[in-house]
Amino acid sequence: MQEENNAGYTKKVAVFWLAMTTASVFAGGQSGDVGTNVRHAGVFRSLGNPYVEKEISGWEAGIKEQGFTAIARAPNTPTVEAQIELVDQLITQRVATIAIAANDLDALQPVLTKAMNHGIKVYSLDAAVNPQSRMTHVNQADSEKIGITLVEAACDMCGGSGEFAILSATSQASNQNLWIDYMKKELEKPKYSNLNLVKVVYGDDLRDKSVSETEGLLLSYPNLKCIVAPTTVGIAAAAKAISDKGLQGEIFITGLGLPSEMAEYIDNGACPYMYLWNPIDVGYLSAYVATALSSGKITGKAGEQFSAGRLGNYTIVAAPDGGTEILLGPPYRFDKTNIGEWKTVY
Ligand code: RAM
Repeated sequence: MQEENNAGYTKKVAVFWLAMTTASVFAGGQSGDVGTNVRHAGVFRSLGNPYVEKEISGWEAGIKEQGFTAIARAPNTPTVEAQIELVDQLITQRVATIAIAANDLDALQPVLTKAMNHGIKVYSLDAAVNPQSRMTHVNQADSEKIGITLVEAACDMCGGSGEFAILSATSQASNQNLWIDYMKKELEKPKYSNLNLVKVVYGDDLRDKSVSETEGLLLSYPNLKCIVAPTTVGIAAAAKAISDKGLQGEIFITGLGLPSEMAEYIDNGACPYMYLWNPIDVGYLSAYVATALSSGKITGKAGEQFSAGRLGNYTIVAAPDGGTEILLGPPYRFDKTNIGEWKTVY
């Protein structure tokens, strides 16, 4: 039953996707004929992830409202091999920019270097590539703050002591890995000496795998008090697994979740609170990075400024990895008091 639902969902997304990309390519062909249009491309993490769909919708809206053509691509599952192929295809299509929400930090370096050598402006969003592979990165929020915030939440939900686990996306996901590294660093502080991170598991941003990894945690760690899932797919899967077993109030789920997917679990107590930013805005801001790079207004150096439509002005800053980044804003907390307002927004 679960499988059928997932298959149906994926199919629906694939059809939607085809319609979207057909429209984009069609628009590109038309405008290309008169020689004035610029095509911007985005390679996103995977199909079938509602977070990714929101990110793409914001990115497409931002590109289109500036009068350009958007070409959105994503693999069926979050693998880097498929992303490398997609980037290669886009190089031959001579797009002006490529945005990459990467499924691996380093593996895209050869193909993205090739793109930049062809004059294509390359930047990452959401999940970064290494600094050599990009001109800049659109970061949804300060990575260290996300790590610290998630440890504070875990500690709170464990009542100050006890066992918790992390359910992540893929083991190569650069954004999740960075947040987890910052969480581990934060856990070294004496105030967390009674809080025990027992295991990090990977649901690969697939619903079924995330559910089975959650069930595995429950079996292996009977004293588990909390699961932190820094991925929207993982947190929804973990909250569903806990709710299906009636374990609300015994094991708490927190992390980064989409309000639309998590409202029922915030209401039923499986997830007392969680955090996120607006994925539509991550995409929208990236669309303005694309055009600022392609017009030469910015080159990706710290200190450069540009304007991002309805979001206002942004400044490029130094990133902790040695490259540069643009920070969208602080993460936002969702709980019973505000989830009703947000669940229909994203
Ligand atoms: C998942 C993806 C995405 C991440 C969010 C929080 O949907 O892994 O990259 O930013 O979670």
